[in-house]
Amino acid sequence: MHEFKEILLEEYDGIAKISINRPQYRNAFTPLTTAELSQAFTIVREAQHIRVALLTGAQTPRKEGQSEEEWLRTQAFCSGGDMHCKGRGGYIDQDGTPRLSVLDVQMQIRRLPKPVIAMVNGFAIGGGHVLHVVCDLTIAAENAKFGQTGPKVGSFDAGFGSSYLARIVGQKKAREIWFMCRQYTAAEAERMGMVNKVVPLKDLEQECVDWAHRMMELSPLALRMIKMGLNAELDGQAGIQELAGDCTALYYMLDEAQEGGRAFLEKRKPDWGKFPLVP
Ligand code: 2NE
Repeated sequence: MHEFKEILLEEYDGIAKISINRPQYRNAFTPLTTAELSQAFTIVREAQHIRVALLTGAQTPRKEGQSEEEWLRTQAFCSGGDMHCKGRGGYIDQDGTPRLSVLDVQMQIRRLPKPVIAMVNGFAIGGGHVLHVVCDLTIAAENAKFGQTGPKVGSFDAGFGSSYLARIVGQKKAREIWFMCRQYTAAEAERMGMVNKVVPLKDLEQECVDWAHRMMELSPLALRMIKMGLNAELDGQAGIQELAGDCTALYYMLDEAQEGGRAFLEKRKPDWGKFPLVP
């Protein structure tokens, strides 16, 4: 759909696939990666024919002589912020400005009026773990590993990465994940409720496409309103604002809202009486 340097944006049958493309660094993100992710999610939002987005990490090819087990162990969804760029105040971009723009990407995913599936093909660690947490659904490969490292490497995400995580796995588990900085298998993550399904890596993409197709058989507006309602419960006034905006957009689709605007332009009183007020 668009050429980028550190991510890939592809499209298949109404499904967008966004891949972080730095497999040599376990798909750690730099300020450029997050800027490109932001741009990609804007493209996906604007493209009316795109109904579902997948977020994943690019895979490395299997090296000669490398066992399948070893190859699987090295695959990554995302290993968080690139430590080579971590400076004072954030991850330093090409102009020397410190940034934490992955937080904007998290907001974009939550506000995208379409379902986003995290297609977790390997390590989902640190800020990479938070990215899967903020996606609507997570489908993981059997080899995937989940965990936070912040307190080990001088970082943390006390926003969605902690509070929303706690809504998913419960307060005790969320505190364990952050206070112990351990890694969890896909099966453990599924038992905690932060993964919807686990499949072998070879079946992962097809499984995600099947889930996307299932959602594409359903009413897009209904899914959008459910997503915003679920967010609103957690996001306070900002979540209510988002849900309310969607309600306004729906209202503008009705003749009743059109009548108000028309009456103003025609310099007459609106005739509200012709619209049913159902109980
Ligand atoms: C992901 C993990 C567990 C993989 O371990 P392993 O043993 O399979 O791979 P290895 O050898 O550690 O990594 C392979 C190559 O990828 C680079 C490594 O440096 C290594 O490069 P070479 O030595 O071959 O040149 N690499 C991996 N992760 C990287 C990273 N995040 N930044 C830069 N290079 C990375 C293991 O690699 C690991 O634990 N990685 C670090 C995870 C981490 O701590 N991430 C940052 C958390 S903080 C964060 O993301 C954040 C936040 O907390 C708040 C706001 C924004 C971001």
